[in-house]
Amino acid sequence: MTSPDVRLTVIDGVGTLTFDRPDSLNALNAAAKTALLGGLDELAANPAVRCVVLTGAGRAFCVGQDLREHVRGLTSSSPEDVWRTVQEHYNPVALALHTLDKPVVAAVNGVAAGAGASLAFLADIRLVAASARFTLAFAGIGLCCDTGASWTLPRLVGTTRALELMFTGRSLSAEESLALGIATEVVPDADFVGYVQDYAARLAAGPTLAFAAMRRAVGYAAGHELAASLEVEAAGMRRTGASADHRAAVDAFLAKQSPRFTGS
Ligand code: T3D
Repeated sequence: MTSPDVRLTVIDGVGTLTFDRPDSLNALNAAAKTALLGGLDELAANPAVRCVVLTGAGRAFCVGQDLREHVRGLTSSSPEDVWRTVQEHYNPVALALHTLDKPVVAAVNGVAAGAGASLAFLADIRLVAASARFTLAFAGIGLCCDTGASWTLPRLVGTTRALELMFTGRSLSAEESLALGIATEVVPDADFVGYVQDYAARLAAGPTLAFAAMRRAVGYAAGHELAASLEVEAAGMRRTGASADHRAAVDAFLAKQSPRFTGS
């Protein structure tokens, strides 16, 4: 995939999608949303990719929908078509991120707003630069919420806090996002790029099939009872137990050596 709006790179097992419209703080226009979806499909299908990173160019992570394009749509001859983007782009992107068989890191380098914040919430790990902030932003323009924020945010912070953040749209500092459980870690700005690279490289060198099974089990358990969740865990144990990585890691343990995972 090549796109000037969302760049895709694959380096040493780490597939990175970089929102690259810095003049609009990486707002998502139609081209960017199409590129994001295409990029996620490509990374999902590439077995050499064992960790996916989302990040932004310039001073923002992503500020959600491009509101200039949105207004052009609303003032066109068929304003109702504007909302098709939720079904055509935002929902498939959310599902693609949620169902990836590899760990997902949001490297929140700067402000994440609206659907940009929702995208970060869909990641497994949120590494947040100290100067970055989150804002739900939807209420500020009189909209509901999308890209899964109603599903992810209450799971991260609880229903009461999720609604408070949605109602107020207030700016949430990196430190407060850490205290609330949104950020996995806050990283000094000067160290951010290197820290993300090292973190993603460690994940990419890990037991990819086990990570995929963990994502699936935890995602399933969020909406199911214990008995059903135990069955999904059991299936995951059988699947990962049959992997080359499991066998080699057990052998390495018994030989008092460090395991080397290949993702198979
Ligand atoms: O179509 C649909 O289906 C709707 C789907 C909606 C999903 C959503 O994501 S809704 C939420 C959309 N996002 C927002 O409402 C956020 C709007 N932006 C802001 O509130 C502020 O920009 C920030 C708090 C994020 C950052 O503030 P600040 O002061 O650091 O920067 P700024 O000066 O406001 O913005 C800098 C530039 O980026 C500016 O352009 P200019 O004047 O320099 O040419 C600004 O217009 C542009 N920009 C920021 N956000 C957007 C944007 N351009 C287009 N769309 C944006 N969302």
